Amino acid sequence: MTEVILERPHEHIAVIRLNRPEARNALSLGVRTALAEHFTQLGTDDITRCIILTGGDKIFAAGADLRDMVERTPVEMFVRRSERLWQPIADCPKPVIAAVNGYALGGGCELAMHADIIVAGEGAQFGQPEVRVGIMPGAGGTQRLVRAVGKFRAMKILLTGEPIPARDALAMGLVSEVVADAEVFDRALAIAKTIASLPPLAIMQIKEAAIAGEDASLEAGLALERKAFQLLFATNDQKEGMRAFLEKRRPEFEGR
Ligand code: CO8
Repeated sequence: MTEVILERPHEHIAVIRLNRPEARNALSLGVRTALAEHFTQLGTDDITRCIILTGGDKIFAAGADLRDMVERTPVEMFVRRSERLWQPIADCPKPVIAAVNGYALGGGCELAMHADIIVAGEGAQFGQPEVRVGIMPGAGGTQRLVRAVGKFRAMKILLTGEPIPARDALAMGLVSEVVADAEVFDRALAIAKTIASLPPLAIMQIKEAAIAGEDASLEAGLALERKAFQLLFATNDQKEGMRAFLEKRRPEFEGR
């Protein structure tokens, strides 16, 4: 059975679906390798404009595969260099929407935090329980969570390992929207369709500037934004978007 399924519900939208229900979508090396391959390919193809990442309607992901990790040595953990498998997700130039039902724990929460938008079901729970199995987050949890929700809320999550219900996650800014559990995927798809109808080069520049700017000085971030803004005036989509507005018609964006 394929543990990571690629679907295309719409010409410009790709869905990456984790499919390891028997292990609660635990992120084995095989799953992470497949994720890296899909993100590399979808990030560079000409057709995909938005990616939805989901674990299906029961669970997003229960974290790293503990069965695989339990007897590992530090050297084994080092030489597998699993950061190279996260990088294509972090570097994906296209918008990524995580559609989260059920648990997003440990590496699963870290995976969700690689997304640009998180749509969660009312029953979803987020958390970094690594400390309860004797370790700590290893795929960005101590960094991305602090940036997303601030030190004092992040520390409580990291240091206690307690799961956070979706509504609390929304209140602290860890997710973008909470909807009924049965509506998570459809809502993510609706957002993806909106994004896919917009000019893809502008979308990618927005993502690049917003993410690069997070860790830059305000001055450097503003300069990056300014250059990206100016660059978009070289695109057909800028002419099309503005002309369509002035001519009172719908624009047709082509990504050129
Ligand atoms: N790894 C491997 N197998 C798992 C994992 C996991 N993380 N989670 C669940 N499973 C397996 C169980 O062993 C069980 O297998 P079996 O049927 O053969 O006994 C099966 O999935 C079902 O599990 P449960 O009976 O526990 O299912 P429940 O629905 O009752 O509970 C939970 C679901 C709450 C998700 C529960 O399974 C759980 O707490 N899982 C562990 C969560 C956890 O501790 N996650 C952190 C892992 S450490 C980590 O993520 C470090 C990240 C570092 C870098 C990132 C690398 C990817």
